[in-house]
Formats: sequence, C-alpha cells, structure tokens
Amino acid sequence: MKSVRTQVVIIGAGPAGLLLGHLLQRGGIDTVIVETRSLEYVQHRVRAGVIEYGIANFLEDSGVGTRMRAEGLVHHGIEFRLDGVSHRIALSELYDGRAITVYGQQEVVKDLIANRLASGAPLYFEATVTSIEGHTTEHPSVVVATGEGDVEITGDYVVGCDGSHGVSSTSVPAGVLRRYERVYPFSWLGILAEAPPATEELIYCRHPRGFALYSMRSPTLSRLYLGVSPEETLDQWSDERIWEELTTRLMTDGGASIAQGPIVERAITPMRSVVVAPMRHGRLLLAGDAAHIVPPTGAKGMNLALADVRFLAPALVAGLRGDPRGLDSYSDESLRRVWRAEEFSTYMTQMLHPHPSDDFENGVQVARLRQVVESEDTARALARNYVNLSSL
Ligand code: FAS
Ligand code: PHB
Repeated sequence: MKSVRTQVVIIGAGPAGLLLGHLLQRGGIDTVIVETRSLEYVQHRVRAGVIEYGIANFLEDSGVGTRMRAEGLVHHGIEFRLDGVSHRIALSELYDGRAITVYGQQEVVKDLIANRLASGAPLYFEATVTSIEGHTTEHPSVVVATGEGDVEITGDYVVGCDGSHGVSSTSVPAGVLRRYERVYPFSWLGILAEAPPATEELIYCRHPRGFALYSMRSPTLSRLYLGVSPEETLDQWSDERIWEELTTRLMTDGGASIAQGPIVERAITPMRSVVVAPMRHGRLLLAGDAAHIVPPTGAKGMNLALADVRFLAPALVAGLRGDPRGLDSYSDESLRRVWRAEEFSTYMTQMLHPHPSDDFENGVQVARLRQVVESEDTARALARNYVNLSSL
C-alpha cells in the first residue's frame, strides 16, 4: 500500500475541514484533506444560509471572505409570524448595530476550495477514509480508499471533520466517547426556488398547521422550509402542495402572497441534536458536525463548525511547536459553546414548531414566543444569540 506522511490529516472537505486546512497552511503546517464525495457534489450541496457576525468577520480576517462581503446579503432584522401577525425583531438595534450575513454554505465551500486549489496543498476528492489507527500514538494514520487503490496517510494529528455520518467518532474504541442525542418529532422539507424573495428579511412562522421559514440566497433565489412529520417523504410533496402549504402558513392578513418559481433543489432533513464528548481522543480531534448536530432553526450548524476550527487551528499550530495547552483545553472550551448552541437551537425549535400531540407544550411555547415579540429584554437576549452566539 502506498504511504504518505504529513503533519495534520483532515477528514472531510466541508466548511470545517476546508477552513482548518486553510488556517493550518497559513500557520506553516502541512496538511492533507481527504473528501469522499466529488468536487462537483461538494460545491453544489445546498445547506446552511446564515453566517453570524463574528464568524463573517473571522472569514474575512482569514482571507477567505472577499466574495461573501461582495455578494452576501446583510440583514439587520428577522421577522416572527404568529397567528397571521408579523413581528420584526430589530437585531441590529438590539445588539450594538451588529448584523447577520445571508450567504449560502455552498458559496463558503466554493470560496474555500478555490483558495485550497490555488495554494496547491493536497485536497483529494472521491477518496474515502475507511479506518483510523494509532489514535493514542505519536503518529496516527488513516487508510484511504481511492480509485487507484488504498493509501495510508500518517500524520502527527488526525482531525475528523467528516460530518454527521463520518468515520472519525465511530473509530474510537467503545466506552471512550459519550453520545448525547435528542430526536424531534418533525423534519424540514427545504426547497431552493428560482423566485424573487417576497421579503427583505427572514421570516420564521409558527402556524397551527406547522412551521415555515422564508429565507433567500440572492434577489432571484428563494430558500424556503416547511416543518413536516418525520415519516413524510419527498414523493408525497408535489410542487403544488409545497407552494400551497407555504402560502397558507406564511400568509398574513392582507399580506403579499409568496413569489413562486421552478424548484431547483429539494430535500427532507430530520431534526435532531447530537453532542459527542470529549471532542478528542489522543491525537484524533473532532470538529464540526462530526462532534455535534443542532436543529437548523437557530441557524447555528455551520457557524458552530467554523467556531470549532477558529479555536482548533492555533491550538494545533502551538501543539506542533511543543505547547500542548490549546489542545488540552480544546474539548472543554468547545463543548461549552456547543451546549450553548444546543440550548438556543432547541429553544428556537420548540418555540416555533407546534408539537403534534402535547397541547400543554404548545401553550407554553406560544407564551414563550409572545415574550419574544412583546418584551424588548427577551428580544435582546435572542438577538445576541441569533447574531453572534458562536463568538460569545
Ligand atoms: P459537513 O457534513 O459539511 O462536511 C463533512 C464532509 O466529510 C462531507 O463533505 C462528507 O462527504 C465528508 N466525509 C464524510 N465521511 C468521510 C470519509 N469517511 N472520508 C472522507 N470524507 C468523508 N445548518 C444550518 O445552519 N442551516 C441549515 O439550514 C442547515 N441545513 C442542513 C441540511 C442537511 C441535509 C444537513 C446534513 C445539514 C444542514 N445544516 C444546516 C448543518 C450543516 O450546515 C452543517 O452544520 C455543516 O455542514 C457542518 O460542516 P462540517 O462539520 O464541515 O460537516
Ligand atoms: C437558510 O437560509 O438556509 C436558513 C436560514 C435560517 C435558518 C436555517 C436555514 O434557521
């Protein structure tokens, strides 16, 4: 089997793996990124859309935010819709003028890939890590299945940025990591439509028939979501049914109907929370969805992944130069942020999704949502978390 040697092996070319590779290369550390999917697939996978204030600044400061600044949509507020009535949350007024940036995750990934390819640093697509060995030795290694046969890559560290279905966390011997999980009684049906957004800002809607979210990617691309039951499948949702349900849930008294257009992407994603602790075992580190999943209602998934890497990159550079303190504190520091994101994402999810069978819970959650739209103090706390949680 062919062997390769580097300093840090990165599994996964999602936002976490790509940003980590960029930051380590800038720190003079040799890395190899291994990605099981094709370049085409990774660059067109539609997922997150909201970038927090601090994370947007970090991407810009890291030299990979130029297009985000040029093309991203800066938003100073969001809207909550309850019983057909709109309530704007003036995020920037409530939080020192700070704002979010709406810029698709696939655009972040394209920017990071372009940067990586321009650097000439190794980035292998359609290459799948099948095993990880030597976690607690000084030179852990991975076996990578490629079109030309297996390759062994040995590093000083291995970082699992391989998402929610990766191999890194499951490669750790049983009993070492603990997995916390919650499954919610709903999924999200998400669509990307060639339709001009009928709204300037995001609209989160709690309707008796279910949750709806109106987001966007550009002046001509709308991104919309419906809360559906976990058993539902895409073949039960015709275009007509999707638009009809979105219109019913998002309509306000006398409000404009939503603009429709060709649906160019659609998917149903289950809603769950997962935390894997600790986020390290020996010289294997975990970052991003490989270590935690949040329900997307709080728009935290990608931001949390990038926040892990913002802490991990300098810790690895220092560790490789003989100072282990950052690496020793990485898991505890990150898990504090992760649990805070889990709390906020759960809060947003339960407040905005009618529970299918628990009417007491629904009474409590409507009261919670009313506090947000009626109390400036409550709205201010929400604004801080929504705009900048990963940097607090
Ligand atoms: P990623 O999952 O992005 O990347 C991991 C990479 O590792 C993948 O490219 C995968 O192919 C690769 N990989 C896996 N196993 C491998 C192996 N054995 N060898 C090599 N490579 C391997 N967040 C939001 O904020 N808003 C949303 O609306 C939203 N929608 C989502 C919809 C879906 C279907 C999913 C799955 C997630 C969604 N998220 C959303 C969360 C999402 O944005 C993640 O938080 C974000 O992608 C995390 O980035 P990474 O940690 O880099 O993981
Ligand atoms: C999106 O634009 O894809 C988006 C926005 C806000 C969320 C989740 C997804 O909470």
